[in-house]
Amino acid sequence: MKPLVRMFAIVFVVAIGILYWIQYLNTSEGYSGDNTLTVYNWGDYIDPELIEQFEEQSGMKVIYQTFDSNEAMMTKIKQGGTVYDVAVPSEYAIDKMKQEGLLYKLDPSKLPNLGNINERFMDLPFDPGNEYSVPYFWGTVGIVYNPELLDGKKLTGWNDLWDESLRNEILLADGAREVMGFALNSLSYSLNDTNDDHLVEAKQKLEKLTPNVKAIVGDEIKMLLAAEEAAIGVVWSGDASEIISENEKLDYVVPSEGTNLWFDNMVIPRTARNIDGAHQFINFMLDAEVAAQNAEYVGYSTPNEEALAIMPEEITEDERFYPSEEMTAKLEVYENLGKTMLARYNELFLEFKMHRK
Ligand code: N2P
Repeated sequence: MKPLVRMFAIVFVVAIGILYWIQYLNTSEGYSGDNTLTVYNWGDYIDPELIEQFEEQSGMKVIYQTFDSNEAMMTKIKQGGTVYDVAVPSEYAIDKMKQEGLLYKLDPSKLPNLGNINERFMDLPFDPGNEYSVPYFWGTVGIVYNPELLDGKKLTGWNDLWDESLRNEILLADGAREVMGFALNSLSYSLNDTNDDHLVEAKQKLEKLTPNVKAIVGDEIKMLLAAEEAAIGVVWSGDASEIISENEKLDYVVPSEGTNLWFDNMVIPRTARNIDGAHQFINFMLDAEVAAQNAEYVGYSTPNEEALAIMPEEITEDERFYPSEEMTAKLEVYENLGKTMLARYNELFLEFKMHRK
């Protein structure tokens, strides 16, 4: 062989070797292949026993990762570093991801258990016809509080939070839309408001809440409130139900000024590799018994009609966590406000957080 040809041959062989090596690394981390399934969900949002059950039943290995906000989840999926086969965004994020071409169209023929979902949670404006997403959990944002720590005081609305007697008593869930949303609602504005004067007014009102805010926290909010480290929390309803099951002294109120009604649905990101496995997993989670077990474990409200039928009535008839359609009709669902507006919400929330330091 001529030296030049030989050099090319060597470079070629080395390059192929490197490609195989990369491929090997990817599969060994479980990011591809038919036998692994990567699921990306909110923290504390599944009964781990169900993951094992699915693995046994399907023969697949589940790689399970969690996020704590829609924004963090979308950034990660967009970056594409990790390939996710199933994710669980909220409604406004689904609308955004759809528009950005980040979602895979579901194949309903592979989801026979979809019939278990109550019609009320199907065909919602963020995903007409459920082409890209199917219901997982739903709920509200509200106030969980411990009347005993507040001398028997009853809280009914957002504006109660600003009361001077509540110094250092409030824990807030760490979400830009949640916190900006309740500040807007407390001012009788929509939690989808895009008027910058209103947004700035909401942020300034939040800054006045600072002396009453003990901390802005993630999933540990449940543990802190159940352990009576603070008297009040602004939380997602399912977290409240979980807290109350740990400490019955606490109560949950859907604030009188109105609040957010949210829906978290399962989707298959466009970049998924195990499409068939993803459908299998989604269909598994839609099974009545699986959904019932999951709902009882995490405390969130299930949209699965057949699951509700086999769950204890003390859970399914609790209107704080299963509000009627008439009650939810008055609440607001987050809209996808577009990139610039979402960035503005995040920016103002961050300014409020910095103000605390
Ligand atoms: C569970 C978080 C639920 C998110 N820890 C509500 N969209």
